[in-house]
Amino acid sequence: MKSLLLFAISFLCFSPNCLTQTVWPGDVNNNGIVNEIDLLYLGFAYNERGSQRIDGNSTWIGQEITTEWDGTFPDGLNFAYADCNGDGVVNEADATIIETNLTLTHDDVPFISDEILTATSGIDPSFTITSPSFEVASGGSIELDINLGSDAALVDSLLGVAFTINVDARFFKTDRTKFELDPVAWFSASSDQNISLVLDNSAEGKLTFVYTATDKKAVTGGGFIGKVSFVLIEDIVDFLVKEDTLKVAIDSITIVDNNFEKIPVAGACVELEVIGRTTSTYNPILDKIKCYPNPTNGWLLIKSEEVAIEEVELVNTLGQIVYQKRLTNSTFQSLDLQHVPEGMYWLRMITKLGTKSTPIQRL
Ligand SMILES: [Ca+2]
Ligand SMILES: [Ca+2]
Repeated sequence: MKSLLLFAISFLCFSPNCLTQTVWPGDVNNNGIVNEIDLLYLGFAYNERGSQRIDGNSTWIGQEITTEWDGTFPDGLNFAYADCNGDGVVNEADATIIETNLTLTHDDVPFISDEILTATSGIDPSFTITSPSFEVASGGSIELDINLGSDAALVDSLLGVAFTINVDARFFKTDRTKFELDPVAWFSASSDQNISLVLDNSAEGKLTFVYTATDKKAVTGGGFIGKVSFVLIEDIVDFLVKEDTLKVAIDSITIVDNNFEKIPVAGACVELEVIGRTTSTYNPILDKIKCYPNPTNGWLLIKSEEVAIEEVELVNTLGQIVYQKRLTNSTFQSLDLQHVPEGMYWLRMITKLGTKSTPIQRL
């Protein structure tokens, strides 16, 4: 009897009905996280109407659906999940809540990451990154054209698109990375009924763009869609070691058509050339310099037995020097970094043989 009762309780708690009756405002596809994919879902359910939620609001708590709506997404999820603020209609106010609650998570449902469709390069349409030149100088800026599809490989019936531009955050000024959708991008030029968002996580080298039409009209096309721009940190030549590359890549691509079917589109990757890069003069003795502990709670020890370190500089991810010291006892030195805020830095050690830069994490 006891086991029967337990079975009944577990059945009630884990049945789809029990798990799918709570809206977390912004998590439109109810997978446990608010991200760009939720805006694609919202676009598909745009202007749909149904029952209001009792006491519905945008606060990040689970809110019960009292009456399901008539319509569902192709995967069976009820349209009521797209009504982030609970007022009985899916519109721009709900998109604003996605933006406000971005990256928030809940565990009302077992977390399911959004599935990325694999595309075949050379067969499926693809992103391309183009520029008259891929050369950039220390502290300089570069603007790259982003193209989605081409005349030879059109993207068929695009309703919404999400993608992420990735760079190595160590080499770029993280507050200066930008993506702008072109006003005449092929999928948005014919109608002003659309919503787009840029999710800026450039501190980790990621910039995510998401766009959806809100009139359910998909567009077929290919070509230029917008520009991404970056600014390199100052003195980048000093930081680069031989194996470092300055790649700009587009991945995490989800494109949906007006039936909410995913369209396969391949990513892109280019490499920037840094003007004046001189890795050939790098001296292997510099590799023998040790810094520890790393990550550090505030005290950092530097040991260099074969070459004297004359000066050290600590540089933040914006390229600003936050600590500088000339050294006397240069073979073994302790640095007091207790006043330095938590985060990632470069420690630049200047010697007669050249400069060694190493990433340091302050906890
Ligand atoms: Ca979600
Ligand atoms: Ca609403």
